[in-house]
Amino acid sequence: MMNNSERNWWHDAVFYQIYPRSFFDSDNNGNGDINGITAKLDYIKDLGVDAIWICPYFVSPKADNGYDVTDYRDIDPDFGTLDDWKRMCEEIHKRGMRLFMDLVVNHTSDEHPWFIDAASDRNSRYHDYYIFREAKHDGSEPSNWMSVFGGSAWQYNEKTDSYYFHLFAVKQPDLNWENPKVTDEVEDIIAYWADMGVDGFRLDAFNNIDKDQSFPDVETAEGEKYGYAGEYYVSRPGVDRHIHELYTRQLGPKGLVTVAETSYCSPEKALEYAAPEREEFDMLYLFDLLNFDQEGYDKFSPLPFRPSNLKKVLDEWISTLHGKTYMALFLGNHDQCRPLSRFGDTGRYRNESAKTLANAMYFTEGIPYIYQGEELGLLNTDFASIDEYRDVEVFNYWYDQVSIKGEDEQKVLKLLRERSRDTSRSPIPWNDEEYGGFSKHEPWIRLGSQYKTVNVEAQEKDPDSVLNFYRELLKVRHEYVQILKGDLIWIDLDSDEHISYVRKNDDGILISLNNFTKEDVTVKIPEDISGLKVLLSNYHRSDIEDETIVLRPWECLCLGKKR
Ligand code: TEU
Repeated sequence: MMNNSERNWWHDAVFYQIYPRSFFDSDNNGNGDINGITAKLDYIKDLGVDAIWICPYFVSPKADNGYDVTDYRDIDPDFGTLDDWKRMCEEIHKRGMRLFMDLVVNHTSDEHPWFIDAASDRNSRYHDYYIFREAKHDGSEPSNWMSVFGGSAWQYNEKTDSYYFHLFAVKQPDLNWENPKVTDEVEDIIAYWADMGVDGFRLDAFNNIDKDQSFPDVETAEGEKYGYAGEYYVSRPGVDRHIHELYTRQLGPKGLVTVAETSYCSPEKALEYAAPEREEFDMLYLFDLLNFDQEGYDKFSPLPFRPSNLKKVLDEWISTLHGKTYMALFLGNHDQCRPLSRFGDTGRYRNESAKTLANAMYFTEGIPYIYQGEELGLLNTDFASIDEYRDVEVFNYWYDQVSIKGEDEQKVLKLLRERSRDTSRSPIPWNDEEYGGFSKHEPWIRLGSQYKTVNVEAQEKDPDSVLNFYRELLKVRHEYVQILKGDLIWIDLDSDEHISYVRKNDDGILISLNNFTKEDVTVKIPEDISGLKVLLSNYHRSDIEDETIVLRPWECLCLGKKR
């Protein structure tokens, strides 16, 4: 068994998230694949990351792009073979990096053999692996809960004359974690991949696994048939019990590290989940980073971005977890739109603002997760019609808004272009060839239209590119990582013009200054600047003369000195 200090390698790590279908297509069938990742490992290593999280690549009908699994122990043919995977894992380790896989066990695919059997016969040995319930007396669904992807969270199943529960898509029936055989099956899956060489797991939707299976009806918005039932399936007690059981059986003894997706859990609950002594999760994604610029939990009800709101979220979480554990920090992921389109400047200051977002986020406190393409300053893909989308969440939203509610198509398309998951799932542009060098076959989803100029090859050659800034930023982050465990003192926390702060402890000091406007902004550094070096600057500053600095439009600066 690893000792704690060995196990805590992730405290100093930077992660890179790969959406395999869109990373690189080595066999030119239009889909990214495992061998494509292997072919690009030097690019990832050169970025300066320590570990890679790859989204699901298991056998799947791809109703939710792989988050609907039919075989947890084999690779989907679109992505390659187990031998391809073993080679990739070996090559990742050869480069001194670690590999996390995505464990999707809140649900399976409805094409998983367990579910096919369970849904064919009430007496199936797998029937209790899932959640089936009788219709209400009037024949309607067992409860009025809404699915995360819209519509009812229940689907009628004719062969058993009952409904099954699906928190996400109809083709993603939830596993019944009240059945101990489900925990046993998940433990076996973890053991299988641990023996194959995996170093850790990203635990998909894991704080949803425990539902109040009395399924009480919930309040619904006016005119709505189904309602948000989060109080009955978010962060309930069974989550702690099940993850502690898996920690005790597999994760702890084998030194396997976890990062959990725990949507909408509070900082206080996060501290319980990730406190080392509880032996549950190691890291949690800071989910509140996703909903400070929207109304409640609705990503399609955007609100103006205010930097002060981002700082308040970070301040609440960091002050709760400081000194106890670390959360996973991110600007975007495969479920969100591109951060540059969401928080940055997409015009004149595109290059500068992409760098400023990174400089502002990744020197606060937490473990950075960089989603593929963020390091290139990619924008949302500018889809022109609903036909160019691929995501089940998009299609469900379109059906609900346009077909059912009669909303204006252009209004809905504008929202989809701003906030949908597909906007960040386009293939990575490697060069300016057709399909961006991602493939020689038309990709499963369109590239963003700027790939001719915004691509890896062009940015490799440009010393001022976002890519080269990220490389420099990660070098600085690794060099100053001990200071990033020190105190965090905000400069003008309430300002909506800049995000600036001081990090310091006995090892030294690091200061991050970030102008989030197109105007000059004056910031006063509350520290003695003597000996401070300019570590990063998107305006090529080489030194600072005074504690008072006038930051130019979207200017970022990182200053530091070691004791
Ligand atoms: O997402 C779970 C989750 O919290 C979703 O509500 C997510 O926030 C939503 O997709 C945002 O619109 C995980 C995966 O990250 C996502 O890709 C999957 O679709 C989902 O689980 C089901 O497996």
